Amino acid sequence: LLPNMFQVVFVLGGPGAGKGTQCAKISEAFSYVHLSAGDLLRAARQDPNSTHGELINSFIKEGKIVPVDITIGLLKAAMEQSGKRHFLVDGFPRNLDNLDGWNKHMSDCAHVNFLLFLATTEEVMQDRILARGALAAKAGAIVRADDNVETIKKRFHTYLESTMPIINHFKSLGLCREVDSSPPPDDVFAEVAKHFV
Ligand code: UP5
Ligand code: MG
Repeated sequence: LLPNMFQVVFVLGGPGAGKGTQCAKISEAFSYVHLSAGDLLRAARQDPNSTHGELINSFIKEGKIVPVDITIGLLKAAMEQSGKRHFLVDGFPRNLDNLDGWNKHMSDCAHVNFLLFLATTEEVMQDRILARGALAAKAGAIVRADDNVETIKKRFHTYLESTMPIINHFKSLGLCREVDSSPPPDDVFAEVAKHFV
């Protein structure tokens, strides 16, 4: 374990489980840099210099997982540019391709301390996503291209099929810290924080 290695906590959970909400609280309280893979992909999609815009768009609309080289490139660049060492990697790795890509490209420069798993029911997740979409629409803001019932179904499918096996893999390694994310945000954070002190 080299002293100048990046220190990483992976944060996973289904769509709308509260990853972004909890990462914001963790980064504030424990000075971690919050990197949401989804946010980085959505930003890259808008970047006129990015050649992957169309591809990212179509994958997100279908609730499918973008090829790992694109995501890793964005994560690594953000880590290097931050000048910091402690990171919450939110919404990644979502499948075996993601995990293999991480191990191939990052294992020499980053150490994964543990995986934080935010667990709740599909019903809670769907309600939260639809509420977010409705709120954005009402405010005249942009509604995420994947915050509609049809794509939410596909996101759940991908989560169960591809991401749960990754979470179970970290469980089997003894590296998964699970928190029930059904209660209100501050109550969830009270439990989450215990894993960071
Ligand atoms: N909310 C949050 N916590 C709450 C609580 N405790 N009580 C009540 N309300 C709560 O929360 C969602 C909503 O619920 C918000 O309105 C919030 O206020 C409220 P949020 O914190 O945003 O949850 P989060 O888990 O971050 O939900 P998100 O929708 O971002 O999850 P996804 O995993 O679906 O989205 P992500 O951006 O990670 O990925 C989107 C897509 O990008 C993927 O489907 C995929 O196509 C692509 N992608 C890749 O291909 N590769 C990657 O590595 C990452 C993404
Ligand atoms: Mg999010």
